[in-house]
Amino acid sequence: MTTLDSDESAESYFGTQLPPPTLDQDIAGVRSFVHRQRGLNRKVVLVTSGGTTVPLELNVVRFLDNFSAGTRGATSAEYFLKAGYAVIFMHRQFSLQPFSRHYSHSTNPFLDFLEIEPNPDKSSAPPNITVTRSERDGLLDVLTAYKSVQQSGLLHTLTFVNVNEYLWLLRAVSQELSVLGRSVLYYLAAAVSDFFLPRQKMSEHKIQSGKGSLLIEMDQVPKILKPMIDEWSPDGFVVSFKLETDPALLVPKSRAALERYGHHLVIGNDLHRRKHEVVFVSREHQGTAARDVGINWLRISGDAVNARGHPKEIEEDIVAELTKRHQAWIEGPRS
Ligand code: PAZ
Repeated sequence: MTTLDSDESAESYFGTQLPPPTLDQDIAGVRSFVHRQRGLNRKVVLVTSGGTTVPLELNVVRFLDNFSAGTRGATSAEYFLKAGYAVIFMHRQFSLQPFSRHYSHSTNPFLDFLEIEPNPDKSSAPPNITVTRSERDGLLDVLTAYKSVQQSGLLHTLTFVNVNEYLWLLRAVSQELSVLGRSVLYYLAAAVSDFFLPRQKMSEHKIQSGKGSLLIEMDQVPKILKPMIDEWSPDGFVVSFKLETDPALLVPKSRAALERYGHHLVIGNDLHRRKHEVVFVSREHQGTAARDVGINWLRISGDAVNARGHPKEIEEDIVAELTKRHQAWIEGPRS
């Protein structure tokens, strides 16, 4: 069996799979956002978030999906904004987004926080809508941060649904961001499928039942971290995530990813412990020479609270650590 190396397979992927129809328009938006941030000398982070689908038919009725709700990405984006970064938030359509995530329709429906009160002045006037007293302070905090980010134009949003859209967008966005050199941080938290069905192998119409079991052979999604780091955005600070369900694999697999792609940091997380525990796997540097692999666990306890007395989110500490490491990279020696 011949195996393609990652560059070749990425090249052959983009040579055979079609770009999404909105790609040019999406990239024009990113270009003007990046241009503005560059003029203001701001650091920019690309946050990817949410799961990717793998369609099984060209006229899609069925697709494979994964569990990710986009919590990690949406939460981290807020902390990056707080830290002064401009954020490109590239997320799965309808997954959680910064700010509105606090009022997700399933876990915290915002309609439950609203009250209808008769208008005291004129009985014929429409009633007022008010916020339940106990929710007012929390909502005010979120709304104030949201409005301020909107006004300052610090957040740019892009959406994808399937893995093909994700790959095309990631390549094009990272090529645009490369003009920022070391000022760009990549925070690749999306749960990206490892397998896909090339359009050449897809059935045009809905796969018909009645012929017994369904066998589908999928291709491997190209490992695009390699060309991203080597060619598309060689100076960016790149952080990828590694998800495992077997705790024994977490560190070895994160380490293998770091060694394979040669980027800055892999954050490993276990599916069931990811909200309380992550592991940072990175090369430790001495001068310009990479020394050894550093393994640092970051944990928060279940009852930890933040400075405002709200439940602590692990993303606050992840982002605090990353902003330090990114700054050190910006100021560090050029090899
Ligand atoms: O979206 P979420 O908060 O439910 O989950 C976050 C996560 C586990 C998808 C993310 O932290 C992650 O590990 N992303 C990379 C997954 C992978 O492709 O290995």
